[in-house]
Amino acid sequence: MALKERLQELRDRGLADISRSENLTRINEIRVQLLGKKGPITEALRGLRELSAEERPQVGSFANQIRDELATAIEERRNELEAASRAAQLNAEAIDVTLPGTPVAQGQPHVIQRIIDQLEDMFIGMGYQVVDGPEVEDDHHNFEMMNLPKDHPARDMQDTFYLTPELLMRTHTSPNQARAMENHDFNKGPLKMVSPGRVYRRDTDDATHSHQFHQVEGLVVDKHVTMGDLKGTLELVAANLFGDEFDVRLRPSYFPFTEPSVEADITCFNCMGKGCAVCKYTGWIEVLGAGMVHPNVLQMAGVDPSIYGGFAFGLGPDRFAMLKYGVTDIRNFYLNDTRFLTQFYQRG
Ligand code: 2U9
Repeated sequence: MALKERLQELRDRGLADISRSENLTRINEIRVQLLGKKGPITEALRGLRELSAEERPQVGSFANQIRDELATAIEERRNELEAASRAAQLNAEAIDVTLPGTPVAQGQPHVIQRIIDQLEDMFIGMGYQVVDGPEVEDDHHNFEMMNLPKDHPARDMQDTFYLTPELLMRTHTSPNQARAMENHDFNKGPLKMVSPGRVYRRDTDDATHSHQFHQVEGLVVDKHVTMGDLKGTLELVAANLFGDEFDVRLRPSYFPFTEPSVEADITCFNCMGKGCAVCKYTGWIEVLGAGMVHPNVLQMAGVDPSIYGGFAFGLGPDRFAMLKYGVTDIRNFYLNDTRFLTQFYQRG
């Protein structure tokens, strides 16, 4: 019975091929080869016609049985291969969720910005507005309106970054105050403002000078403003930035935009007034300049100096930060070296 034997042989070879197949491509090939329309089983079934009526059903059912057997073996092997391939993929993509994560470095405001923020918060609490303005200014607002006439040494090319004869990098934040005074409607109440920002001076950088640094200036203009108001305000600044136990002392000084002008000292934070190397044995440290707004400055901004008066002050957050943290070189604030900057980070 040649056909039956051929079928048996096909089955044995087929089963051997199936169990040897190592991937899904190969098992598909085998399926097409064995069970496809042009495959040997279909071919063998066609040969049934030549058999006797007696043999035909027997061999026919044998052929069907072999076809089913092969189909089942293919299906089983395919399932096995699929499971193995899925397992290999899962294994390759496995993530150990118990491993520690990669830390993400989180930024913080610059130490100078933090001092500015602290001052802003305090002045906002006292009803002041915070006023910003351009870093490129015109000569008129930066110098003329601040009572710095054409022949003043501060206007020298040597001291100021001029962009054109009329435009310059602001040397202080005062032009913001000059503009605010021009625009303020004094019938609606006093002008109370602080103006923080970057300023520029044509200096050679060294440990105590930077061609670009920061200022926070304050201005109050109203009727009946006194130097007592100025001193009280500066005492609050000292208490807020340094602590309640700090005293303020005013010494006479000179600025073109204030008259009288003062320099303000606070109790030396290092020796608390006893005298030490930090305060050069005076017990005091100079922290800011201030004064009563010069009548010319009021006049030029369209404010009548016979009715209104005011106080103004200017301080350098860079210098504050140096004093507060014992930084001896101002350039450290501008190098963007995170090893320096992260020393001031607050956690949480
Ligand atoms: C207007 C009128 C007056 C602002 C003032 C100072 C004194 C002062 C320096 C401190 C250190 C600048 O940051 S610093 O380099 N400033 O000493 N500034 S009075 O006076 C004004 C401002 C605006 C309209």
